[in-house]
Amino acid sequence: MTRDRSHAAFERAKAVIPGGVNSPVRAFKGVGGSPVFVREAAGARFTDLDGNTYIDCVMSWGPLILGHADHRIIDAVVRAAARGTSYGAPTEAESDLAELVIAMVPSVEKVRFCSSGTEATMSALRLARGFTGREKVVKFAGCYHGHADAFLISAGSGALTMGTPDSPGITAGTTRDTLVVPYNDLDALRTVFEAERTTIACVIVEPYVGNMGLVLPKPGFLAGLRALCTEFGALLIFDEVMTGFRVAPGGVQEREGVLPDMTTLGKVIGGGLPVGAFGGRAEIMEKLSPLGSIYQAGTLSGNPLAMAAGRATLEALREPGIYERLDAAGARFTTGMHDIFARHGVAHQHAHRGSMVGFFFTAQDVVDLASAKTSDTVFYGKFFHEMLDRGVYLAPSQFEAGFLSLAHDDATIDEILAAADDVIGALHALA
Ligand code: KE4
Repeated sequence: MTRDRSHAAFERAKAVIPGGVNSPVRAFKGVGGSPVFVREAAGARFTDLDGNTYIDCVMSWGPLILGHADHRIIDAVVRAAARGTSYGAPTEAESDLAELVIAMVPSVEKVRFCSSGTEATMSALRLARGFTGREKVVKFAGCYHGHADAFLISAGSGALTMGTPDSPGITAGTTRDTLVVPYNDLDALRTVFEAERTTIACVIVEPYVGNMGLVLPKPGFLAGLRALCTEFGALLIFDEVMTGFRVAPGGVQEREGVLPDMTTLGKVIGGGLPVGAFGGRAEIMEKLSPLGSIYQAGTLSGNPLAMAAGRATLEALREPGIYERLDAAGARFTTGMHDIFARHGVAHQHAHRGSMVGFFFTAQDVVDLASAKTSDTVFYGKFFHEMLDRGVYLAPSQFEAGFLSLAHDDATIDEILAAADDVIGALHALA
């Protein structure tokens, strides 16, 4: 399989775009080599500039739960575009999607749209600070909430919670206001709350983590977060940008029966067009301008094309039997991968929730960032490229989740598994 046109396109892109990409993970730094440039996509597959076709297990990092170029979304966007692409004035399309979100997501009484998950989480943080009058935010090591300054803070090497910036350009003040604790560690969170008492505005969490790879909450962890936030008067924010409408119609909060005070959404909600959203209890959301005094805005927030794509997506997901199909696809993929790794004696962990899938090449149970980092990223890189050469596009990082769609039927998943069996057999023979 040659990818000369992708390589040439990458060189061209690097001359005009920093790193040749508009989002770092696309540059293959996590697996080495040069990224594949996409020409077109349909269903579960995309075709690169050299005419190679791949089964896509990333699906734009989550939005494309119906599959690429789903006709229901394309038709809705084309119809909307024919009436204009943006107005900067309210439309009923926004209320149409808002009513759907409120009907599907248990804790959301009112919702505000924006254009990315980052905008959603940064806005939710400002709203939590304004609503509570408090300044600090608690996040969990390894969870990603977009690239707003407050969230680009990792666990510090020193004190339990003093963080360190993930990036230059983040001020000491911002760093001081973000406290970081290990995922799945309620004792560490209680210790922080007892030390801080009334300074914490909110705790934000990926209720199922996708940004370490797929890492699941221990039994009682989410309920424990809920109880601690209630006890200390902090708001609980579920960042469901990845899990919203993915693992259940109402996301993790529906599956686990734990209600946050606010929820952030993205990806699936826009069906591949730029939509972010944050929602929650009306008493909180009504503090937002122009009703309240907490400012938040966006030129293209509620864009009619994006609203049309989101509505078409969510309406398709509300048809009977959809989530059973998605869960079956996730189970077939994950069980199949487990069987292959086990048969070849490859140390691994595996999990899925609905069509969100993940595996780690480590013998250790993965419950947080430290255990996720025991994974063999060199082996993952080899596995990734061998699968790529067999026409399967996995996430270009061990520390990302995979996403299947309604277009990943049994035959497609069996193609993935056949390639994996061939690769693992070859790699393990070399090991
Ligand atoms: P965006 O600003 O990328 O739309 O959303 C940020 C975000 C917020 N919260 C969660 C839980 C997320 O997973 C994300 C974005 N996810 C990454 C995948 N690791 C998007 C891929 C990328 O950065 O290019």
